[in-house]
Amino acid sequence: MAEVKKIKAAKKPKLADPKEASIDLTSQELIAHAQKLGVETIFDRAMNLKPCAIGIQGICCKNCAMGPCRLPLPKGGIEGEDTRKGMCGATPNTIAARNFVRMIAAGSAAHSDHGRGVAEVFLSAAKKETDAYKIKDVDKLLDIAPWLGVETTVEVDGEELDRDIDEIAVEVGENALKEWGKNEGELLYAKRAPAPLYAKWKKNGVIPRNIDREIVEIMHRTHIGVDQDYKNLIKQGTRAALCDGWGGSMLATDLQDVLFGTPYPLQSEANLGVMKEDHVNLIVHGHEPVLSEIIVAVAQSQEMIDYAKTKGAKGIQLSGICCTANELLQRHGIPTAGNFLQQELAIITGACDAMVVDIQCIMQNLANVAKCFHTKLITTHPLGKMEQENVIHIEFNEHYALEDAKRIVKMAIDNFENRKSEVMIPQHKTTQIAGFGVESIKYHLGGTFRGDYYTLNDNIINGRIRGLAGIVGCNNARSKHNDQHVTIAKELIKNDVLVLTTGCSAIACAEAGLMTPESAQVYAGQGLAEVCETVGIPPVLHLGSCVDNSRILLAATEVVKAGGLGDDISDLPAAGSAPEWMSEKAISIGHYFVTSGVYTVFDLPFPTSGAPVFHNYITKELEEIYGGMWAFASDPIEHAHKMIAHIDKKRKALGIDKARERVLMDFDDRRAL
Ligand code: SF4
Ligand code: MSK
Repeated sequence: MAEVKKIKAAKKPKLADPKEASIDLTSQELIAHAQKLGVETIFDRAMNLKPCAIGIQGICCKNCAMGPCRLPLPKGGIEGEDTRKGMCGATPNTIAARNFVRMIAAGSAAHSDHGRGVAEVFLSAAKKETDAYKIKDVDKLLDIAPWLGVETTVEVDGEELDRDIDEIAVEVGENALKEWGKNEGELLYAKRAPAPLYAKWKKNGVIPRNIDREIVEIMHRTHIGVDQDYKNLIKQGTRAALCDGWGGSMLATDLQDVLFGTPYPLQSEANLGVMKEDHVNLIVHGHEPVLSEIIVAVAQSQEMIDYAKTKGAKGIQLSGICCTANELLQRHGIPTAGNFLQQELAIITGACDAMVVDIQCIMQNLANVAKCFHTKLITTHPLGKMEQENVIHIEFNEHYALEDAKRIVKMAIDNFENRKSEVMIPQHKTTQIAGFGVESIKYHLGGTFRGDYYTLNDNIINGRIRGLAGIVGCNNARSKHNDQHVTIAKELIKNDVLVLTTGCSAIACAEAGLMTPESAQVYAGQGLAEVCETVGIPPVLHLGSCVDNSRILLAATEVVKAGGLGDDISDLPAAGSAPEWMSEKAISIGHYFVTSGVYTVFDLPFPTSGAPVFHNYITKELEEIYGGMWAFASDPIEHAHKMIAHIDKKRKALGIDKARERVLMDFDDRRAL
């Protein structure tokens, strides 16, 4: 067995304490294993690379070559007038707001460009230019068509007839693509929001015109010497963020559902223990499911399984990391290997024969780690290449998707016999029930005869369910891996709050065992546990990937429609959270939640805290405009209780606060459920 190559370090770096770095046993074991092998991971880098205290507060401007202008907050805070300014005179509010809306632009661009890629493949499939993709969910196609201005029936001789599905699909694809660059009108999906919310957006002039335009306009406004009013800047940030949640992300989710199938609950497993030593391990990582959907079909084909056996493997174990994992999990039950901070660890098992990456959240250091093992690291997207020589680029093309996928799977199989280091797959994995969405919540909590959100609303009104929480977002190596996601989720369900989750947060909750119906009996409060037991759902519902946060917006809209809990999303006893956030996408998500009326809590530090006036504006004054606001907490229990306090405030405003005091389950109550 050949020696594992070690990465050279300039000076002796500090090493992370595995137990301090993650709450997850699998990760702790692999961090320690990496250190034993001398392979550096992000957990060690976090010990040696400190963040800039000024940049982290949003008050460093490098928008022109007279800077960077750094405006640190004076010790003890601002007393009297804030006289800080950059070379051009830009105030801390201008600088922080410019930086903040640029983060929104980047996040919205990432989600929306993902959506555009899906729309292009969708149109190609609708036009039958490729054999690899077909329309799978006709019902969903017919559901979304009217929102995109596509008729589903046609009048012939006074008779209303169903239109041809292929024709509808082509028009849906064409109209969807226009959302990125049309010359007039407004974002079509904005009308899917509750009417009072749409009216608020209209009144404040923030309904997006088209997706690309709002993002480009941020880059223009934040150039030196253009928009220097933080309120005007954040207004543009709102347009771009709404383009994400109610535009690019929602279109990505819908078109993926139509093309690959709308998710329904299914059982799978989570954590790196899903890898198998005697199988070829192929891991997909990133966000776009367009190629990985085909990889699933190819990896499960008898031809490839037989081929793997000729190489001495017992089969092929496909698993996923980050949101590509969530996409394949929710539609096919493909197990989840891990979330953002576990990507290097997957290779450190020594059993990853190939890792296939597409876009977003892919650490460049994967290439350095892969060099130490036999792992083939394959980039597949024209937008996401890596400079390191050991990285293979196989560019995905929807017209040759099947050939591309076969080449990739075969490469993984051929690499099985090249394993050169000790294999160390920690034996921890959990069961998860995933694949929830707007449609399945309707079915589960509404029942066959009453497939709607009334039952969910009834349970919120009677207090068995205290409220709803969305926990989303990333891991951040500056905080203990998975700790905040799991602590907050546990505290919320203990207090009868039903949790909806996506992204890396969902993976953290699955790894902690919160995604089985039985976990409700262990962790949930009495009311929520009763509901979970009766309808057979976990107390934490996995709603998919980061773009699937749009499912949370639409689920909230359905709750409003079902009645009894106010007229707008901001009336609901609901709150949002992204405790371990790190990406610009998280900022865009947070801002579209806030401006859709959701009280949204993030971890500190936050890139607005160095500009107190602007910070105050987004944490307090935005609530008067949209009903939602940004809020912050560093401690996870405080974080959860801020959300619960908001939920209780809304219950009181709705006049249903007394119901909770009366909730004492007896047999009749349970039967009524
Ligand atoms: Fe400094 Fe103004 Fe240039 Fe920013 S735009 S770097 S604040 S001079
Ligand atoms: S993958 S954006 S680390 S959630 Fe969607 Fe996870 Fe955050 Fe990436």
